[in-house]
Amino acid sequence: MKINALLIAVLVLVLAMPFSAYAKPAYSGDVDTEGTPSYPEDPSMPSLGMYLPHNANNVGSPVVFMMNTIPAKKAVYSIYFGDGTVRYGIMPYNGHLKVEHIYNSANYKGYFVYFKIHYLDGTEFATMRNVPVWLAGDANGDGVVDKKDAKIVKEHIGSVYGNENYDDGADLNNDRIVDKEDLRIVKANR
Ligand SMILES: [Ca+2]
Ligand SMILES: [Ca+2]
Repeated sequence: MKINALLIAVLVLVLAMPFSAYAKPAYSGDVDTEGTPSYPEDPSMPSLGMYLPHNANNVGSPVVFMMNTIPAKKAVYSIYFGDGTVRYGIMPYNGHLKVEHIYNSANYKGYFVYFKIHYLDGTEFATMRNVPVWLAGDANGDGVVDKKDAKIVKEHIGSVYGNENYDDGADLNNDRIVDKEDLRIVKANR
């Protein structure tokens, strides 16, 4: 009960921080630019991971992030998505967090996404990842939506995540199926 009250107090503090505090984050922990888990030399230090099950992401469709912390400890998280939005919450006790975010504009160079953990003892750790987001309907990431994208979707229609014929780029709405809805997205954005 006492710990829950402390967690809420920390969350309130995080929420009270001005947005500018996140614009240029300074971290005490390792910053990992590849998005793979970082393993500090000191084994008592936590490691953070950020994994994207979909390599190709598009404007208007949910970008899926899988976060994890080792070891799992009571903490508050904040995620800076790189487009001016930040999300806060209490980290699940099992150390695994799935988050979805929709981007409203394309960024082929990629948005810098920060996943930051605030522990109750005041320490903070973060990992970073660059996430390119393509135009809605752009299946091959060439910056235009045209008949080539429609062709790619048609070639993979009926495939599901895990199938040999599944193509991450052709699954434009990240629902793990390539179907008529993905073709509709291409046609709507040509
Ligand atoms: Ca294209
Ligand atoms: Ca789909």
